[in-house]
Amino acid sequence: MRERWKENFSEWYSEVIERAEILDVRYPVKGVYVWRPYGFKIRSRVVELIRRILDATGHEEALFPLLIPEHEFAKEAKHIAGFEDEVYWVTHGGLTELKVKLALRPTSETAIYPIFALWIRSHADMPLKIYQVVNTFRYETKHTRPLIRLREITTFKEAHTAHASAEDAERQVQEAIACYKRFFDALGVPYIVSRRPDWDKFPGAEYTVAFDTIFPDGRTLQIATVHNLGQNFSRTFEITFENPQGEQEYAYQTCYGISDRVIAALLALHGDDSGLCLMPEVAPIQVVVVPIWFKDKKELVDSEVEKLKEELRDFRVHVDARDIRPGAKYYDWELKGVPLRVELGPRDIEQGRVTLVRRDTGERFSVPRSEVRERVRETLEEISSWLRERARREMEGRIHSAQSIEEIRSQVVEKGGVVRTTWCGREACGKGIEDSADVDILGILEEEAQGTCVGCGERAERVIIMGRSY
Ligand code: 5CA
Ligand code: ZN
Repeated sequence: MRERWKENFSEWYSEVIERAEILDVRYPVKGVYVWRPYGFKIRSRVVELIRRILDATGHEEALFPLLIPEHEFAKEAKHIAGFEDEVYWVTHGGLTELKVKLALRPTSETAIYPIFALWIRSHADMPLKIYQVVNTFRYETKHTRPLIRLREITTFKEAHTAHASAEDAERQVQEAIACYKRFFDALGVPYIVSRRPDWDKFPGAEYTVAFDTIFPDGRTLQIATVHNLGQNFSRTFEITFENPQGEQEYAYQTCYGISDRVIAALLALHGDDSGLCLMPEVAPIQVVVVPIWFKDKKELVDSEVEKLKEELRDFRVHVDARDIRPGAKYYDWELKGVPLRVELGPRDIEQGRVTLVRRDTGERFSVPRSEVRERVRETLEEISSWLRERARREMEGRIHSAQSIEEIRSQVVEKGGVVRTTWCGREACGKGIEDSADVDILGILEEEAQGTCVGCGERAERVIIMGRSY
């Protein structure tokens, strides 16, 4: 790697995405990228994990169309107002102008809810919990960046639910938050959960809860959102049900989603100056075996490497038999983030041992060949907790508290990170704080506030976090 992970994060990120063969960024449409096989394997494991978590909590996977007719898309006034600048429209079929323009989904409420209206008849049809993993399109005007700000979001994992009471929808919001915590914990991606201020909620939602993580350069990235939609969409799309009292009522809804950004976070948070450091859970190759050949011992080494590969069949193993120097192989696999390297040469064979090298700490040690399976398993687990723990520590080290506008600015803008501070809760004051500090309010924490508002000096009602986001 030419670039340094922390000191030069933005360049590091571009370099590693390309050189570790995650994406090909040369596709000739802005904000749209190609998944290469190595990156795609990581993506598949991430998708598998969220599927497992959602399936285990009673969600069912479905698949709705990409095209949304204009009259459905435009029904919910706030939703269309929030998205109209970002929608791609299909206006023609061949040379014929379409009578009804079709939107490429920027998200799928308006594709799914007209159908929910057909499916839901009575309270017994609920809760209805559906999810899909699809691509969505957003004509983003801010600076696009691989996996972070896409025009084609390729890995949109969106869930949509309907409930017979406001309480049940509220319970669903909590379940969704718990699912996402499990998901990010498994991936070792640390997060801050906060409620978005009203002016920053999802268009059409009652309120939005967001997960943010902090990148090595101190910028935050919103990696998931959970929305309580109340009855806003059910009124618009006439999703009604007969309640136990025999009356017609509008359904209560929630939706929540995660995008490719989770993969951006995985790659960004677990790297270092040598490249990626993949969590063993998602690594396409968990163990790379490098044979150390000596002139007349090549055949011996090769046959032992074959046996070793068989002994390690529980793991995703790759033998690098390329005819290049071992050092060049080490460099490549470090860049690609393979968690564990196993070296096997004539000396190791003679002594009945193998050499292991951890990607995360660089530690190198030798273990008896007879224990290799167990030791590899243990070491992969240790790597996983080491990476998870380091990412958490790094993130926490970037959260500071601030009691004045000046402090907010210096902590966030100069030192790079996030601040906790207190706010009176009034929108005008909140926006004033954002303007004078030139830092955004990310969200409201679920904590009792004490002291005074950093903007107006009146009694504080909320503890908030502020930062600069991608
Ligand atoms: N329908 C709801 C829940 S799925 C929805 O669309 N929410 S959202 O607009 O907040 O998007 C869900 C998540 O997608 C966001 O939290 C963010 O992490 C991610 N996201 C949004 N826009 C982009 C983009 N242009 N590129 C990559 N990820 C994005
Ligand atoms: Zn105030």
